[in-house]
Amino acid sequence: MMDPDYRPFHPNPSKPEYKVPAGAVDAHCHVFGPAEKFPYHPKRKYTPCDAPKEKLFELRDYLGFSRNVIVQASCHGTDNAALIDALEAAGDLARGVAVVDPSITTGELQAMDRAGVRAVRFNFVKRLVDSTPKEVFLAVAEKIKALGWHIDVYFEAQDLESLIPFLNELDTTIVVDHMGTPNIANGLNHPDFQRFQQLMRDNDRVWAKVSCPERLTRQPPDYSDVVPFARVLVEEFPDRVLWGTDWPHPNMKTHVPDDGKLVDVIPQIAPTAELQQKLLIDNPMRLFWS
Ligand code: 0GY
Repeated sequence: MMDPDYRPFHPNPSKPEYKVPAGAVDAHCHVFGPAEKFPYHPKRKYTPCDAPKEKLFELRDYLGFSRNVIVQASCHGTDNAALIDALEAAGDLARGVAVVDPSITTGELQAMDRAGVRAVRFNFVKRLVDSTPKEVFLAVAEKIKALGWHIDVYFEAQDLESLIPFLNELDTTIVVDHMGTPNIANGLNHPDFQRFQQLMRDNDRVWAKVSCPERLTRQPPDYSDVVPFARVLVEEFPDRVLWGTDWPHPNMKTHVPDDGKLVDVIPQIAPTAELQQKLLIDNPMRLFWS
């Protein structure tokens, strides 16, 4: 049963005013359940509303996107069955980011690779997961190396400083979810966001998803306070940024985001056709489809 305070995704999002270029990739979204076929994990911290693959593909087409990168969320733990099922249904139109534990075999990883998985996710967000020892993550990092996968990390801004030594031990590409979740109220010049920008300057293997204004904003449903944060990253690191809807937006407390309005943020954070081409097509295609 869905948590009583859980807010389901928007039932009828608006048509975006911004027309995304042909071939655009929604590089951060999820599938949940349906629970009767793909039960949620016993150790999950929340029970969402089912958000099955058919709904995701419908939204992709409605918003004008061509492809999806589907990211394993914590409510499914290390059971990637719903993710793999969605990838197999999508064929070449989707790629995946899985969550695995170090007991996974090479054969299982290879099967995931054939289904379209190209990365593993390390989740450090305390409200979502119990903490995982660094050795466990390092063992997973070692296992995926042979496949050429990268590592997706989800953390909260205040934890970045303590994570840097760990991130330095990873020698793959690292993609940071939701631009490291800056506290927008602190402004662009706060040491936490400066630290994140410095991390990207110092390491050209670190990428950022300039996503999730709905989670970061202090003035929902107006996302303009988040725009400057995403825009500085897109302008300084145009070849290392990705964009995604974050559909179905689990655990939103303040409002239910309208996905059409989220798409309309894109031209504000990537103001030229050239930047949009990199953000929505060239970068995700290079990372997930080449
Ligand atoms: C959350 C939940 C999860 C992740 C995301 O934005 C996300 O990638 O929504 C999760 O992994 O369960 O509340 O952020």
